[in-house]
Amino acid sequence: MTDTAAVPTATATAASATTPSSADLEVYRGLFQSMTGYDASAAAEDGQVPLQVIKNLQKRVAAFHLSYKFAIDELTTKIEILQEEFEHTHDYSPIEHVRTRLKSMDSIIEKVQRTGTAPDVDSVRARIRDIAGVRITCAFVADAYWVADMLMAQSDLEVLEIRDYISHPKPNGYQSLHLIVTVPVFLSDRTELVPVEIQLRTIAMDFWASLEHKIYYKYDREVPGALVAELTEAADAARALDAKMARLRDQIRALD
Ligand code: 0O2
Repeated sequence: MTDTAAVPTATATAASATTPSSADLEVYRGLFQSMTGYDASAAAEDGQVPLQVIKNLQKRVAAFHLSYKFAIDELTTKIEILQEEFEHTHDYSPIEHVRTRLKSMDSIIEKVQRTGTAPDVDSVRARIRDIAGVRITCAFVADAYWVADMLMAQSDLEVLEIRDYISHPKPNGYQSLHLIVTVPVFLSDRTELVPVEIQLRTIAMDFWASLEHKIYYKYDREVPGALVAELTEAADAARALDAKMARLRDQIRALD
């Protein structure tokens, strides 16, 4: 008897307990087929597919994520080098914290659907460029731009896109400098140019964004108007704090 397993449905693959829409299922099926070569619709009658296909899928998902993880590792090393160099030579680092994240399969699928990306691996790789993310938090606004410039000057990183939400905040008050760069990942038989989204922001901007993110998801993206207004006020306060801290730093530097 052949080992079989159910065709991937959202209950099998998604962390969320909500019932998947038919559009969600289309994306799951498309990616499943693209990753395994197995036509899931052929298994629709009893909903079973060979276990080997599922095992193959697990391997493909892990391999898909791996190059993004390597790209994060490469970029993290670059940032650590800058940090250490600064601490040695200037007794000061413009970088306060670094956080990394790999987009989960569920978030990738949600974005595939939202952006109308074709549900196959090549299209996902080409169109979704924030699967690997690195967030750099700095004390001062000028430091965020300074670190961005240092990274963009590195000859092996290619800058694909710059979105400056610091000089042009989003309507809700969100501020951050976003770069999409490709990082070369040297594998045993090839070099992959892997896109990574780098977000640079101040501590105040990060404080605001993490709270806003929690509220946004708590209210399932439908944040009540009063709370939106308060968040916008808080974003203004964060911006004012950043400006004040920069002025204070300038005054202190003038004393040196
Ligand atoms: P997570 O959990 O941080 O990964 P999109 O990814 O389609 O929503 P787009 O146009 O591709 O957006 O890129 P954009 O606008 O540069 O923003 C991508 C990321 O920036 C988001 O990723 C957030 O991390 C952050 N971001 C953008 N706008 C906001 C905002 O209004 N509030 C907060 N808190 N963060 C924001 P993800 O995948 O949405 O989230």
